[in-house]
Amino acid sequence: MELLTIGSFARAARLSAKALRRYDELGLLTPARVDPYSGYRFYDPAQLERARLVVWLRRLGMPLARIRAVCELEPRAAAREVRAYWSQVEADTAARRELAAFLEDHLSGKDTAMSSVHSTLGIRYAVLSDTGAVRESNEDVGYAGPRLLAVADGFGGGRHAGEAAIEALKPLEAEVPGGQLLSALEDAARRVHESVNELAASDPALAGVGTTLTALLWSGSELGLVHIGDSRAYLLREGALFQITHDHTLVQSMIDDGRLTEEEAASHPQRALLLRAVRCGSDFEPDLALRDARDGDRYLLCSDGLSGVVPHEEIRHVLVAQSDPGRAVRELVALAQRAGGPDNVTCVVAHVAEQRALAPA
Ligand SMILES: [Mn+2]
Repeated sequence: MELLTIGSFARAARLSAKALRRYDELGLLTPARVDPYSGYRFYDPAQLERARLVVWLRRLGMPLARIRAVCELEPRAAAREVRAYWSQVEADTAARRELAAFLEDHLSGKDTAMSSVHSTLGIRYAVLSDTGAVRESNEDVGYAGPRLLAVADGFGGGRHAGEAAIEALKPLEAEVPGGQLLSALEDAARRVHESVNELAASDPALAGVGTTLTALLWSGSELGLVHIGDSRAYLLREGALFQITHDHTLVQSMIDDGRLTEEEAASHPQRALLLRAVRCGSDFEPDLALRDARDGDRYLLCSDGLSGVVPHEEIRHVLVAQSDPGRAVRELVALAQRAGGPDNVTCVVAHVAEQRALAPA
């Protein structure tokens, strides 16, 4: 195959020669040959496809280092990587959209007015925790109250870690002033970490104790979310079910990196391996987020004993169909049991509604 000069390759790729020189410097597209005397660059026509891929990925806003990695992958793996990159962009954008809306209200003085408008929003809730069909004891702990919902999936010490985590959160049931939701949650999360540290220090047999923690806290029309580990929070809004937490597991990070598909993850031998959790001494980095609550929203918090064995669509169906949170948690736990009940399973369901609608008839 005859090599092209940089000028004719640039024309064929609809790029400038300057852009090609820059891609060479960045290691994105190395010329097939560089003349040792003149320094002229020559390209193989077969490199056109890669040149186009680089242009498209740049247009997508992908960082250069990531483009370099995608170009080295075979097409199917590259496609997975593009999908992983784009879902990350969308998640980042959604989080920034929430923050922008919050700041807009806050700066225009609307947040006080808003919370009075929405002060009639309340939740109906239910919690159910079950040992499952295989485990001998239940290390999950669930909690649901008028302002706080939480799930903790403990390990390495019976129920102690989960119970310590929930106890450390409970003071949040007292009024939290609007605008301080996230700082209150963050402080409470630090207390959770401290109590797990104390627990681990109290007995050598508890050295490996720890727990996941996923909790929602209400204040007016806002809600704060704190999350670490692989328990999950879902939002059902207008019939669609969204997972609003990100699993801190090895397999999820491999999915994000495009190294594993969701289907492969379901049977991966290390699918339970947590990259982040509340545990003794380790770095403690929970995810924190602020969200708006709407009349009609339904929330589900659950341990992996549900999400690991019951398909997304079945979970969605129960949340849509059951107008009573108590029946919804019973039905979800029954689905996990029917799927073999390999793990402890805990579900918390909350329906957001106008308070008037909540008043007993
Ligand atoms: Mn579990």
